[in-house]
Amino acid sequence: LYVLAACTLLLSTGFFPVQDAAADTIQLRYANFPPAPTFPCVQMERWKAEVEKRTNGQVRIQTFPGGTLLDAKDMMDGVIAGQADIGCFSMAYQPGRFFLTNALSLPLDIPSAKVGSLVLWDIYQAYQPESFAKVKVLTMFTTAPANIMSKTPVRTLAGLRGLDLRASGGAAQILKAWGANQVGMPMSDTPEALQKGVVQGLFSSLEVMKDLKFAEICRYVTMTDTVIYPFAVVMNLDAWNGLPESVRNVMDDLRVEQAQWTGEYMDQHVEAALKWSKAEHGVEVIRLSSEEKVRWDALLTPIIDKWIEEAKAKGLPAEAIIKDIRTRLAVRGG
Ligand code: 3IO
Repeated sequence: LYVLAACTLLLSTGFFPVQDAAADTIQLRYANFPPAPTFPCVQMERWKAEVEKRTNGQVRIQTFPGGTLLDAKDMMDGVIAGQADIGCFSMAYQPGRFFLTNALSLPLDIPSAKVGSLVLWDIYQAYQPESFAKVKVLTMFTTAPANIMSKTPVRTLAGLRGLDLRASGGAAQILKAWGANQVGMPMSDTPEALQKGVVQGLFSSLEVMKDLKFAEICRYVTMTDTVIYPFAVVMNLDAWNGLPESVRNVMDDLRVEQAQWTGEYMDQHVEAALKWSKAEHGVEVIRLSSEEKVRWDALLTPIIDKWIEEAKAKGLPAEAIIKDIRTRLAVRGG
């Protein structure tokens, strides 16, 4: 319906893609999976505004939040097939497919979304993983560190055991190691799962407490600061190759800038969301004692070892990649 309405609007205003091409205006469709107030869509609107401004209106970006054009798990294949020109996705939803870049979602103590985003970009550039060969990568970024949001307080490992919590990818592996009952699903399916009681909480970055109003249901946050979720924004190769060089230069110039902008936005928005959650919903923030934290951390060592083993089996320079990430984290401020 949204698409139909959008098409009608486009026709009536003369902004139909084909007519536009003739009028020398390039129309691109940008798909996103979560609702408009969430950070993947906020960064999408910022990128759209910058591209439209820097190309003096030669490029028009039509944005589709909330899975209205492509859904969370269809994003990469949908963009490859040209169902959207551009798509934004969370690599955690297909952990095997994005194996190399998902090294960023190992328990590596990435301190912030800004540092995570810049190092993710570095690693993508350094290793050029095969999984992105069929698209043009427009930017990458990460969330701030994931923490536990739950309906009941989680203060110890014993309290976490068997609790139904939603997570995906690298974050899901960590929840499992801690003994929670990990339930996998995209963020876009989580509001309903929480509402229906399918899960008792989730493990992700805390800005969703405000953006998806999870603070209304999850009155407890347990700080773990262990893992981030990596994201990519990709473009259909034919669409990319069809762009004038001047437009491609504008988009190339934005790749790292957008990663940093999104990281910084995320970091400050997590702080704002936490303040809001405490003030509006009396959310309690639980910090683990140092003895308890040692017990949680000890359970995570095998996760990196397992990734290294799998990476070696795939013929990747596994130890070098992990060492490279750690070095770059130190350089970028980890
Ligand atoms: C995320 C995904 C969509 C909207 C907001 C979000 N905040 C953190 C994430 C990370 C993620 O992909 C996930 O599934 O937790």
